[in-house]
Amino acid sequence: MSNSQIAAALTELADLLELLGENAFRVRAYRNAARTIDSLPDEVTLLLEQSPDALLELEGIGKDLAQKISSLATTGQLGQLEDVRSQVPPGVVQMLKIPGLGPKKVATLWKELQVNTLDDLQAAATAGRVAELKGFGKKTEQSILEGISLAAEAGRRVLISVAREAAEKIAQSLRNVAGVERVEIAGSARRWKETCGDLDLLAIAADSTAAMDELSQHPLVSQVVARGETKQHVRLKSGIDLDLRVVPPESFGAAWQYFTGSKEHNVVMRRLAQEKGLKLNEYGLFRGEEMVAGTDEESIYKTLGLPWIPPEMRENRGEFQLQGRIDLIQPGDLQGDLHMHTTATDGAGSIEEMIEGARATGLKYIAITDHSKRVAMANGLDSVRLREHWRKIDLIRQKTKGIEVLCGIECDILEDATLDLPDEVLAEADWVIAVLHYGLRQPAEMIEKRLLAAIQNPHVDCIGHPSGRLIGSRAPAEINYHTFLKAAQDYGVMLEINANPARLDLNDIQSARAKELRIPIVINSDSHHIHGFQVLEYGVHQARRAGLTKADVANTLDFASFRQLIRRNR
Ligand code: DGT
Ligand code: CA
Ligand code: CA
Repeated sequence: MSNSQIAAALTELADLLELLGENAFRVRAYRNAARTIDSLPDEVTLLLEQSPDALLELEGIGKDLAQKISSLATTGQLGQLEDVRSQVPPGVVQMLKIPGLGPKKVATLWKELQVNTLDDLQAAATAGRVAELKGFGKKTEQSILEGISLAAEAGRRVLISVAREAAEKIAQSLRNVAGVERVEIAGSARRWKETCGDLDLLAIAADSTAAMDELSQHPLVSQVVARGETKQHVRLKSGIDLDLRVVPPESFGAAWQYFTGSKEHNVVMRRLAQEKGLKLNEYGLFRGEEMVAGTDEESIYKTLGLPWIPPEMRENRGEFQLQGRIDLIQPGDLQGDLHMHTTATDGAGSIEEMIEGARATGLKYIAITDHSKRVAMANGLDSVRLREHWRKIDLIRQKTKGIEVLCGIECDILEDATLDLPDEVLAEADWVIAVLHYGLRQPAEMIEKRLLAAIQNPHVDCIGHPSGRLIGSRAPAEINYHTFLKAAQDYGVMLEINANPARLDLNDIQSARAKELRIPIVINSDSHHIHGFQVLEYGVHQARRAGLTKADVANTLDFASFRQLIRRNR
């Protein structure tokens, strides 16, 4: 099992045990372990190969947990999980997704009312049986009824691009309303997580009714799920939910900090406040009754002795150890884009149009990298067509001003670990990106062999979208990142963060590791049309989530310096 699968299994185990009334300490240990495993840079399977006791060195993982994790990693199974799964009906697990219902309440409903499905629960609540339970009441019953449809649809997450686009549009409409002073995006969308569960907006508004009305009637909204004076929960036509909260101006910073999350980051923030004898909540940072910070975020971080932490890094993955303010890479820092397609293969723009599109975006240099022949469905290029394509690019670039153009290729690494084009052709390129497209499900040893073979080929300058994943639809190839990154470092091969929001590949964890190894990263759009360069910002934010600065990203260099850094030119 991969780390994320192991983490999901541990989380499921924690949920189930909590429903079954297991002690809170044990449950928390499983949840913490899930998070630890999920953010490990190496696959557990690999760690275990290196040392059978490797897991014991991880924080919060003792002998018992280590055994469970190792069983999941090596066999994909865990007897205890099977056992507790059989004790809890799936409908009861779904009830956990009803807003405001934690495992304790769900367990009560299940045990006291014998409800096993969301339908059972709906019937019980409609009949007024929920309100009669101790600790529930009429109000909870009503919110359960409203939450059941949400729970039925829960679990769907959308790509960051979909989330940001909707959040920005709605925030902008709200900003245009008279009586609305400020609107900001919070939650996972502000942290630029790869996917978002729902959208969170915060506003300062003298006229909160006007803000609420604007949201209720917004063309992107399909349904108002709940509306109060200062809080509204709507469903968008795209299926995703959005929460808008109107907060007092003096608390805006505290609210923004709180609702940006992540929960894990906020847990540490609250603890740091407590250690200083302070209390932190969404209204401010308090010493007793006195508010000492909270109108802006900076003041909160400063009072806790921290630099302001960029939202992308707020995941409790080392950001509290940062010394001083960190200047992460910004979208405007990119000068080049080294991965794009034209009508020669599966792109929609001609060579001239792509060059023009790139220049209009402000780029100073690009590489045109159409597909190699193995990608037949994209009309991939063989040696003859590729050389012809390069001749055309060369003629065009001689007449082009204001932007430099490299003759490149996105060359497939075939299933047998050979490259899709002969060495003598690759040698003629200005820039070669090697990628896996086929055989992504091969065993880890074969994937490793293919990546290493590509890296060892002197004509390969960069490995593109290494894992081949498509977020939410195609699993990543099983990569031994330890040997892969080491090889890239040894051979001076650059690694790509593919900025396509469905790829974002390298991911954040591996990008951070590549930075540590000083492997130059390139952030590329993989554009297939003249407007495709817009996605570069998603790649930049993925890099920010990994803590990358301008110095870590090769295509922030000017053309001459970048060119010198390419392997073939050194
Ligand atoms: P998502 O929506 O699943 O992509 O992730 P987030 O991070 O946007 O989570 P969401 O929408 O549930 O809540 C937004 C932020 O509000 C979250 O990142 C931290 C804060 N928050 C919400 N509920 C809690 C909570 O129960 N405890 C703490 N400490 N923070 C919370
Ligand atoms: Ca959210
Ligand atoms: Ca939310």
